[in-house]
Amino acid sequence: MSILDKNKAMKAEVRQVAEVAGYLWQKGWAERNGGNITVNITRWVDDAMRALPAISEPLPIGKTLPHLEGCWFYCKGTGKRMRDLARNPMANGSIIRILPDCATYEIVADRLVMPTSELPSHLAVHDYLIAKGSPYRASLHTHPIELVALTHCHKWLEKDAATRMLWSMIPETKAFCPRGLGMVPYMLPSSVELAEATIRTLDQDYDVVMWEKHGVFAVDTDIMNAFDQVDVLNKAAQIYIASKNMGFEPEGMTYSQMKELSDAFGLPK
Ligand code: 2HA
Ligand code: ZN
Repeated sequence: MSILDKNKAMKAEVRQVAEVAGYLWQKGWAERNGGNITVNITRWVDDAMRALPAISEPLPIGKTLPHLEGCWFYCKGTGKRMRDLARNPMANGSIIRILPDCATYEIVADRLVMPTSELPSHLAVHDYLIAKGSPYRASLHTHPIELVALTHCHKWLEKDAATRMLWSMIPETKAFCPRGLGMVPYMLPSSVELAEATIRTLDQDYDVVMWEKHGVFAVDTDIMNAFDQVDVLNKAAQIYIASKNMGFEPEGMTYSQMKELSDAFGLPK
């Protein structure tokens, strides 16, 4: 028995997380316990779930996040593997609810799985999204090989240099990742500085933020859409690399081809 058995909508959302976790592993983006997923599942919480007892003490988030009052999240478990989460999301992830003080949470799940050590930074992003009135409810951190490789070269760290190159590799990239790729310079994983820089960059109107020499952080309405944005960008990076491997610099779509595409799809310039 799982607490999800009586809540089909929540079960479907957790299944979607498991499906994406499987893709991350298959793509080679999720070595060991690499990557994180958190999804705001508050809209699926019904009275039966609200009545469930917590299976943990109140635990500190590490910061006060005033917009998260009453919110529920599914989060990958700390130290857990995406490939295990794909098979068994409730043994490798956790459902938590934020307590009224907005500084503590409790676990309401099948098993006592401690949420990701990145919880404070992921929750800070969700707090920011809610404050902004965003429809985005999912956040994804993963290690896409070719995108990370790009950030080992200074020229791609300039604001929107990688975005312009990636958009020009294949038309779908701008159509399906219209805000491009934000850049955050190297910072210590899990640090407060990295979390704050990520939120600042998301706020410059990016859905996908690159952490130099580490990975991406993406937000979208659900986890499949967040995954798709990263997948589309990484595919473009693979095309760039494939051209370089064939011994030439890829031409990229021309300015007028990009303009025609932007007009046809109603994309920002
Ligand atoms: O939690 O990838 O950067 C695993 C990570 C943190
Ligand atoms: Zn990482």
